[in-house]
Amino acid sequence: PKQPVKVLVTGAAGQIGYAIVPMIARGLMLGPDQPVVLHMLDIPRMADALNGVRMELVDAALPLLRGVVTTSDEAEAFQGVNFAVLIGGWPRKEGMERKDLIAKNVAIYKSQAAALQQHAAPNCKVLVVANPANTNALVLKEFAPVVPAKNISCLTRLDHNRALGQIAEKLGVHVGDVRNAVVWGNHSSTQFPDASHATARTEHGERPVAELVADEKWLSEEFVSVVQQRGAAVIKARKQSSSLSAASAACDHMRDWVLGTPKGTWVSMGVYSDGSYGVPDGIFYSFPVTCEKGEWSIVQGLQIDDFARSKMELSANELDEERSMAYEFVST
Ligand code: NAX
Repeated sequence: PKQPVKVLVTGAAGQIGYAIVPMIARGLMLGPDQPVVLHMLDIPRMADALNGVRMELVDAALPLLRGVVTTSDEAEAFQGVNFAVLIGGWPRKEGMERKDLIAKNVAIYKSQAAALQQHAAPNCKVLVVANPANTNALVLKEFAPVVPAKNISCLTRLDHNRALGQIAEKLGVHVGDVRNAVVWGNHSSTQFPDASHATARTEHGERPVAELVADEKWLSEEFVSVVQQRGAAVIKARKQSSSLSAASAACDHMRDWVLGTPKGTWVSMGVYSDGSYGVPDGIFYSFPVTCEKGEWSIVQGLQIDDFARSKMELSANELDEERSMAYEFVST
């Protein structure tokens, strides 16, 4: 039997936290044979709510769950953790500028970087969910220089899964038969959901989505904007932001990273750019990746046309701006 691993969830008293902890404790993130100890961090004001979540986890009688630590102390939260899912952050309130949001979260991620570097297990794998996710991941990397950059990632899998979902609905096929969409760039409305490499399994074999859809305008306009705006559409409908889908995507992201992507299938992950596809380095950018033995690598050699290139640059430029803003707050 496997030894238990420690999984940290920050912002664990929040919406996504509430959705994700039972998923992790049921093996959806690390496999059905992997026991886990959950570390749950939230701010002191949320201590009662966090304790309530702990009570519910006890009440759920989950056999894989070998322990729960609830705390508002970062050092205790990061102590010995093998995996960290960072969902906690300063929420965007109405009328709040992106700059203010970045300032608040730079402070949080700077402090968590120190805790990560000092207290987490060596080779801890980190997934940043909290927005601005790409830039929070960058702040974490900058302030945890001992942690290899390849161990830090941010979530764009929700956008990737949304893209697969839209394609499946359009074609009337099962979502499990669609693969290899790509989400490029920032987890924001400048992201570029790209269906031009995607395929779908049909009764006539695996075929390019572009061929099956046969609607250039849908692929380059409607599909792109629906995926980009899907988060806003969920908020409008639910009066709350995406939670179960975000939690599910975070499990998919970690599971594929740790256990590997299926052969011939790639997924989207926000990772530290190495300059692939002409994307500037020094930013966290969403790329198509495959994973094997706990390591991701960027899929190389995909054809990028001028349309895709301009969309990819737009998102890289936004990330560059976010980085400048973040650095401004770091130095003050
Ligand atoms: P909630 O506001 O419900 O939960 C956030 C939790 O974080 C709260 O309980 C809060 O007390 C806690 N928190 C605040 N500061 C903290 C700190 N310094 N340390 C630990 N915990 C802290 O938000 P929720 O809907 O759960 O969303 C969480 C984050 O995910 C937000 O930043 C949101 O924007 C982001 N999202 C990112 C997505 C992605 O695909 N990358 C999609 C979903 C989501 O919008």
